[in-house]
Amino acid sequence: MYTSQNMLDSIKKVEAAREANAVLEPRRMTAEEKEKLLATYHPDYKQSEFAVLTVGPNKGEKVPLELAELLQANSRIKDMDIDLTKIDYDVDVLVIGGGGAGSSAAIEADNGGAKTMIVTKLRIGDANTMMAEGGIQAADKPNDSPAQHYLDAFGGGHFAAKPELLYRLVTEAPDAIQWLSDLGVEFDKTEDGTMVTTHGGGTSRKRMHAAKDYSGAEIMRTLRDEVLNRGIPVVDFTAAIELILDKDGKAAGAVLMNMETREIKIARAKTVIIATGGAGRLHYQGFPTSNHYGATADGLVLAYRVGAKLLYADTLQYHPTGVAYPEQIFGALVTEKVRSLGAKLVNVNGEAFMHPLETRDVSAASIIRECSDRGNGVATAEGVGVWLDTPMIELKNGEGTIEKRIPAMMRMFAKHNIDIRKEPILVYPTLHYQNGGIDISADGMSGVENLYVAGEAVGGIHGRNRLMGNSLLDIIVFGRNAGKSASAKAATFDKVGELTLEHVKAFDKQLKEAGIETDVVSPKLLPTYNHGNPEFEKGAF
Ligand code: MEZ
Repeated sequence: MYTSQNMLDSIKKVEAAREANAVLEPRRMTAEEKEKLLATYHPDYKQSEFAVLTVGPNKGEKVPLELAELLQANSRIKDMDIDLTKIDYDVDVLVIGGGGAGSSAAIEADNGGAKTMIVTKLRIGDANTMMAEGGIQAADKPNDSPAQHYLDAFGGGHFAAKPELLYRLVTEAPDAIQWLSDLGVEFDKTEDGTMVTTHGGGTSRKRMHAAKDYSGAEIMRTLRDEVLNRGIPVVDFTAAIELILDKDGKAAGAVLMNMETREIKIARAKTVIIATGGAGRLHYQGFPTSNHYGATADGLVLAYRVGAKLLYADTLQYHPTGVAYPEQIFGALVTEKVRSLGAKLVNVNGEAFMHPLETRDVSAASIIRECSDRGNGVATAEGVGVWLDTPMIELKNGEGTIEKRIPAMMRMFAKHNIDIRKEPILVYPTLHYQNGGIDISADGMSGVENLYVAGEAVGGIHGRNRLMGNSLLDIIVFGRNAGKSASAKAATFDKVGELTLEHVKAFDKQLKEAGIETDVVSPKLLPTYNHGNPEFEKGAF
């Protein structure tokens, strides 16, 4: 319920302009306008929020301050005596992470005949996949093609995507949809069985397949069932805190820690797949996040310590429409599908100030500009936002559309007495996605032999900005590929070489040589919402 007078006054203006705004087609920005906008307002361009790494494979490159602190931190096992001869789990393929990418990888590794195990610091399905709402892209309609999909994603990512990765993403997309469908994902369909597809920001064709506005939950439900039905072991509430190598420098397992008891276990594996997801819970630049509780960039830290290079770790995605009001759901995702269905972004004066389906980085920067220099934001007790005029959806598509197409969004706001069919909602960018991550080749292997990566922990698939729906797609395409490649590789040799953690000592030595003295230990595992209270800090992960 909106109670503050400034919001109520502004809503009157939004209502008065609604019919005109609904038919208005705000022009798209030119390339020059976008470049200037991004450079001035996008958080990725705020140089004071980045640090240059002085240690490790990306030495000399900049990353966000919060990530630099974790990449150049102490190992959790620094003062521990780890016995690598006592093996607790012995598998062919060890998958670290129980989200969509990890589950897809495990299913395909299992198909490949590998003895596979998933280890996850929370539970299988506690992942950003579960939080994804709007859909998954695939060019599988007669008016579309993977080539068209490639061009949209390549342009949207500022022509920085690794071509061989993006090629895989778009060419294997139709098969990914078929695979999910065969496993039991209930995609939205018309009465004759045709998949319903919509536009997303920066798409030239309607290729977003969805399960209403809980597409990720529907996909995760299906993948989780498949993993469990196959009897693939899942060790939950257990974090990987360091990778283990063999004497030749190849990945050969992980040191695991029980999140409750802190007991240490050793997993030996012929190949390892990192599928640990994103970093929203690091709250870069103080932004709220749409991410799940465990999104703390662990995979990047683990990989960095064994010498795997990162790619584009300086670029993050701020989803343009995070909840700005009410406070209880601050930062939660308001799916881009709301704009795909016709809602426009409107400022405090009721003006539709931008095209609703610009790419995400441009949309986020445009909202930040509207609320900062232009002074056209709507003030709240927590900050500021602009309106997303949801009643326009039914004006355009008819009554009942909101309940049918975005029921979860309707319910989320209804809990706070806001009826999105009748009232607009207040939004502001929220930290949503890690564009960068670990550099891989097309088969999913990182720079370290036998170490594979899939999902949000990968960098380079999307370049420097990702289009809506290409993340649910990449977890499937690259998850499956990592599972296939890792099981095939594991089948090429009988025995894992002698295990070692010498790289941890070597990294520590590098830190000392670089003059880095820090109390920080990493990976971080869970966010610390301790508000500076040292009592909380004692139990912090
Ligand atoms: O790909 C995404 O991040 C996505 C589909 C988000 C959304 O707006 O729903």
